[in-house]
Amino acid sequence: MSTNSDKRLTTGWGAPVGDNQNSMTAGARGPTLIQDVHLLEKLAHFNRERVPERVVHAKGAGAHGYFEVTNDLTKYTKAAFLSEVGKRTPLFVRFSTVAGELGSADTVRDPRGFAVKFYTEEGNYDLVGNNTPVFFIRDAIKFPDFIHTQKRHPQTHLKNPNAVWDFWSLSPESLHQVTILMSDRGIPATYRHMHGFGSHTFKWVNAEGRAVWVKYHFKTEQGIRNLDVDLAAKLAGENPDYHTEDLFNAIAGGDYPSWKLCVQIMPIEDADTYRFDPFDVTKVWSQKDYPLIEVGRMVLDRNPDNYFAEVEQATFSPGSFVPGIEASPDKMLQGRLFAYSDAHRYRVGANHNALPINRPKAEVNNYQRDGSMRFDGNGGGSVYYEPNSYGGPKQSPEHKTSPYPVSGSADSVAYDHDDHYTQPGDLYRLLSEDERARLVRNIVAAMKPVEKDEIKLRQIAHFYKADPDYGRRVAEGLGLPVPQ
Ligand code: HDE
Repeated sequence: MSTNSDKRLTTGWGAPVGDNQNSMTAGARGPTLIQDVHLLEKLAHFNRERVPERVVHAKGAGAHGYFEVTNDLTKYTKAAFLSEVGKRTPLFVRFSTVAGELGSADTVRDPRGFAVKFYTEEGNYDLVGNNTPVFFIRDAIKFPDFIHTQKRHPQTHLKNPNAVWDFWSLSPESLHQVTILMSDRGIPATYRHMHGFGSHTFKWVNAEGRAVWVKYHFKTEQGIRNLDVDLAAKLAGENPDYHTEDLFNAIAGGDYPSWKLCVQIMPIEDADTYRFDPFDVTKVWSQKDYPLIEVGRMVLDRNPDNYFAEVEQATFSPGSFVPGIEASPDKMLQGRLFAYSDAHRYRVGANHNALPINRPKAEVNNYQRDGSMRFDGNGGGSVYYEPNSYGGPKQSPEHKTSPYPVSGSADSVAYDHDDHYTQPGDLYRLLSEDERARLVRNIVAAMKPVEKDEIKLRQIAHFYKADPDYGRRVAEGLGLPVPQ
C-alpha cells in the first residue's frame, strides 16, 4: 500500500473534508454541533458496517481461480463450460465452518463448506458443497432443528452436547456423517488439504436431451491432511483464523491450491433399482458401481482484494443452474433451492446478484426492476414486461428444464429404507487401528458431558449396529454397557 497519498479525503457524497481530527464545537469547549455532518456521517455509517452473518457457515475464507476442462463429457452434459478440453472458466470459492459465528475458530471439529461459483458464459453455476460426501439428515424439514442443536442453548447461550447427541441418537440417518465428523477428517489441517463434494445427486442433460444422475468429487491435489485434536484446540485459542491465514498466505506466496474434479455417473434408470435411494444424501454411491470419471481441474490463484466486498457479500445458491445441469428429487437439495436465495435477499439484499462478486460474466436480460440498492441502471427505459412487441428478451425453449416422470399422491412420505448402518460400518472397518482409536476417543470425549445415560445408550446402540466393535469401544469409554 502507498505510504503517502495525494488523494483528497472526502465525505461519502464526495465533498472534501476540512478536519478529520476534531469534532466541530460551539467554542473551543462548547457542545458538539449537529452541523458537523462529516462527524455525523462517520458515526452513522460505522453503526451500519455489519450485515447479518450467515445463519450457518458464518466463518469462512474465499479465493478466486479458474476451472479447466481435462476430459470431454459432452455425451453426458451440454453445459457450455464443460464443452471442450482446455476450456477455462473463472470461479470464486468460499470455504467455511458450519456452526460457528463470524468470529469463531477455524480449527474446530465441524464439516467444512466448499462453495464454488463458476462464472460461466451461460450464467453462474454454483456448486455449494461440503468437504464430506454425505450429510447428517436427508430431509430439509429437519434442518432448522438440527442446526439449533449445533448452536447455543437458548438460556445459557452455551454449546449443548445434550441437544447434539439427543438429536443424533433419535435420527439414526445421521450415523454416517457423525462417524466422518468424529474421525480425523473432522478437523482438516487447512482448507487446502481437504476434498470437496457436491454431496447431493444432481442431473446432467446432454444436447440430445438425454439425462444421467451425477455426484461431484473435488479431490485435493495437496493430499489429505488433518489436525491433531490437541494442536487444533491450541490453535483455536492462539490463532482462531489459522485456516483463513493459511489460504491467504499460500496464494499470496504463489503456492496455488488445486483440486481435480471428478464425477460419478448413474444411468437415469438405475435410480429405480439401486439397492438404496440414490437421492438420499446420507448415503454414498459405491465407486465400484459408479467409478470416478475425471472432468477437470480447479486452481485457486488470486486472493480477494477486499474481504467484506468479496467473501462476506458472496452469495451462492444450489439453485444457480446452467443449461445441462439440473436438480434431482433429493429432498435436501430441493429445500436448499428455496433457502439460499431467500437467505441472500434477507442478508445482502434483493439485488445481491448485481454485486461485483456475484454478477455473472454472462449478460443478464430480464424484467426484474427496482428493489433496494438498484445501482445497475435498472434496465433503463427498456421494455419492462413480457410478452411485449418492443423487442424485449425472449425465453429459450431449447433450455427448458428436462421433463421428469412422477407418480403417486401429494403426501409427506418417509424414505422407504432405513439401513443407516451398513455405510458407517463399512467406513469404520476401512479405518486403520490408529484411526479407529482416535475416532472412539473423540466420540467418548464429546459424549462424556451428556447428562442422560438414556441418550448415550441410544447412541451406543447405533454404533453397535454399524459394527459391534465400534459400539463396544464407545460403551467401554463411557463406562456403560452395550445395550442388548
Ligand atoms: Fe447450507 N445453507 N443448507 N448446506 N450451506 C447456507 O445460505 C441450508 C446443506 C452450505 O460460503 C445458508 O447464505 C438448508 C448441505 C455451504 O456462502 C442457508 C439445508 C450442504 C454454505 C443454508 C442445508 C450445505 C451454506 C446460510 C438443508 C452441503 C455456505 C446462509 C436442506 C451439500 C455458502 C447462506 C457460502 C449456507 C441452507 C444443508 C452447504 C441458510 C436449508 C447438505 C457451503 O441458506
